[in-house]
Amino acid sequence: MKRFDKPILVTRPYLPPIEDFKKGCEEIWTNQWLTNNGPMLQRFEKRLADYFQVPVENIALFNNGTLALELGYYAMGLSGGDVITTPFTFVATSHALKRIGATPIFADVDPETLCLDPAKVEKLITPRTRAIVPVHVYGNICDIESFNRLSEKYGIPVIYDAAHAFGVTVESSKLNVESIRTGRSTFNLQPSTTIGACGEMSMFSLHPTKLFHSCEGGVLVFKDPTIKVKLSQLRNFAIKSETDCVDVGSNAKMNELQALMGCLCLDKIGDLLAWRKNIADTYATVFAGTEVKFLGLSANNAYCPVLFKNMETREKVYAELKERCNVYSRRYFYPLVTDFAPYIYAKGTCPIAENAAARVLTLPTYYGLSVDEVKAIAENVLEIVR
Ligand code: T4K
Repeated sequence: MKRFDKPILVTRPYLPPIEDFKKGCEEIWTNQWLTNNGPMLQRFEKRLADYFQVPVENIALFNNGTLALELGYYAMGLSGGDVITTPFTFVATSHALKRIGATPIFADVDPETLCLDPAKVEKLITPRTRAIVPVHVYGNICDIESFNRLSEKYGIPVIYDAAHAFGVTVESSKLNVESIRTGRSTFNLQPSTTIGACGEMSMFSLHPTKLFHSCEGGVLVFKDPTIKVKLSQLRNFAIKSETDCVDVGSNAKMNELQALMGCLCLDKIGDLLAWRKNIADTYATVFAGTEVKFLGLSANNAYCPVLFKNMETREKVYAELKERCNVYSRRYFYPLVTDFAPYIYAKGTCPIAENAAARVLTLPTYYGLSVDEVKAIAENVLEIVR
């Protein structure tokens, strides 16, 4: 069993060369402009729009993903309605709904992708349903075609929590462009379009635990460009002019230092994705043919989740990796959102999600983690299991 000298955390943020950051800071110092729609923010927004292959009118940046979701939900008019979503996610997906006065209704997930199952969603749609919020869990792509169909059939928007899906393109996710192009919620898709072009709105988290980050941050990509004005106001207290405040807005503005970090990380995105692919391939090779199921399904390898045969084994691996190997894996996503006080649901409501939450463990992956380290982590896992 290999014990690492330094702790191996589940993830570490990529940090650009400090000289590049200092150079960007000099520009910020010269501008003497730190936040409130500054030039660096505008540059980052434009560069992201190009990356997402959407006009800059269809994208908005926020100081974190949770507030991006909250204001996005609010701008889409979900307050006071029911919204069908998944319990197999980070709490922010549901917290943001609750905070704007919407009621999350939980449907079960697909056993392969662990993303919300459209067939289960359809059974829960009522006249009170205002939207569907699926999550591209670990960067695995939801069944976009079926969600498009539900959106058309019931006249409700699909808003994706794409917090984990930065860097996933239609091509890389092997979606069939033609078959999803028809949906009311879909932009004009090209194979190289990022996944943000699917749905009425998508939110990408730019937190440092994500493969691409801006220290903290969140970005919304949305189909209706008229929402941009509303979102730009909402993130700045809903102030319209010096003498007019039009709604109950928030302070959710990304500042210039965040935007600088985002620009520098975006320069590196190709390498960040390639590095993670190498890590995921290594785990997949070591776990192939063993009782540890590597869920290496995603197109951006944002996470490296594995499934064990039961909860007891998962807990043993989690604890022994920490104690014996100095490796800090995480149980994303255990407990389920429906196990937390604000959301308690009867056990058995979402059996597939419950089963996955009991057996899943996400293993370390980040830019800089070496193939030898990954092999050693995976071999440690196998030794503990046996
Ligand atoms: N929707 C979904 C589906 C999400 O997963 C998330 C966030 C959101 C919405 C909301 O987006 P944001 O508002 O966060 O933009 C982490 C993150 O805080 C959270 O962003 C993320 N999902 C969630 C899945 O994971 P924790 O409580 O596990 O983070 P923490 O502090 O324990 O860090 C994880 C590991 O990363 C640790 O081993 C330490 C390491 N780390 C962390 C930070 C912040 C570093 O090495 N350096 C760092 O700067 O929630």
